[in-house]
Amino acid sequence: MSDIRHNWTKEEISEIYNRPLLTLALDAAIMHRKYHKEGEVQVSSLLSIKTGGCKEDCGYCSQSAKYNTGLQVLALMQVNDVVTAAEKAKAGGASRFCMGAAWREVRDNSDFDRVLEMVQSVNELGLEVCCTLGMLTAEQAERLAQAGLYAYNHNIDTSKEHYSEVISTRTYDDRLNTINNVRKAGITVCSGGIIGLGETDTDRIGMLQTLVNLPTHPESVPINALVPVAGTPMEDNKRVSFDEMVRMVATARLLMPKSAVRLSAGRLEMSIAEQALCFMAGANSIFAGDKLLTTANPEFNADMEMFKILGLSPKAAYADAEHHHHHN
Ligand code: SAM
Ligand code: DTB
Ligand code: SF4
Repeated sequence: MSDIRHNWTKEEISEIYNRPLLTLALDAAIMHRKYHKEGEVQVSSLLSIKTGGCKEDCGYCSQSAKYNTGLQVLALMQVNDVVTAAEKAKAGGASRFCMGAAWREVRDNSDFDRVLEMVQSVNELGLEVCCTLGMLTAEQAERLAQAGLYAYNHNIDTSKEHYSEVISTRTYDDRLNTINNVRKAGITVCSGGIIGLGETDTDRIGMLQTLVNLPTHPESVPINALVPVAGTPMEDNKRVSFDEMVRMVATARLLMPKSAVRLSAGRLEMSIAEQALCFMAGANSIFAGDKLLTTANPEFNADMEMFKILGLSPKAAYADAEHHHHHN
């Protein structure tokens, strides 16, 4: 049977997900070696270009206006400040630069025009440009593609069944619809989820099933561990432990052999040894930089030290692109 499939059943995924941890990790490591250069890790840098005041009620998020998280709301950044941040990220070895905005959806206004300018400028630096701006129409996705956008992040977060327990202001299908618009525009898809939202193993399996059975696997699959934020409904959720991250990463690797599996939020709580098992089990991408969007991430220098210890190296920009929009 081909390694690349789009017709996975829950039973098949469950069989993989429930293997003994080290068996699962080894199986994933073998699959990883078959499709990827060993030790190569994509390094992405994140920047919050518009912070807080979001209309959505995502139960995990520091940026929702519905919760009192004490976060300072910041308007959309200026293009030149974004370019300065991108240059710094590039100098630090990042190959991808992801700009996040706390919007429910993109609107066709001057703010969107400014984001298009940011995309164009960051692309001209030779970085893979990524955005995460909320819901998009097909036309908006097309305009982002024209501006040189390489990837769009839009997470499905959890299973279809658990979704309404986490977010009430939009549906799972809204999410899938935007992902479809991104795909149609020829932008690569970055989509994954969060563990630690009070979901069951069946929900985690269901989330992976949704991702793997998309017509094309997402090129990047971020696996986030909930970073509990005071003031949100999930502030007291139990922290996920490292074995749950390994299980998610390894299962994602086995289901989507060619995709980049990103060890995303939650790394600050993991030791180098715990992260090492994730890299061994198929994680090959991280967010580097002292800050994620609004919460802390490991210090940049600590990550570079980890790379040295583990024999990992940052991957060059556009290494996977058959054609890219980078034009300088
Ligand atoms: N507003 C846009 C959206 O929701 O798509 C873009 C920004 S949003 C913060 C990007 C993603 O970050 C979310 O989909 C979620 O998966 C992740 N995220 C947000 N807060 C998190 C938290 N506290 N812990 C872990 N992941 C989180
Ligand atoms: C993703 O999956 N994780 C990143 C990125 N995509 C945009 C965001 C993590 C956010 C963690 C919480 C915060 O810093 O606000
Ligand atoms: Fe808004 Fe995105 Fe946060 Fe949800 S995850 S509240 S859409 S910024």
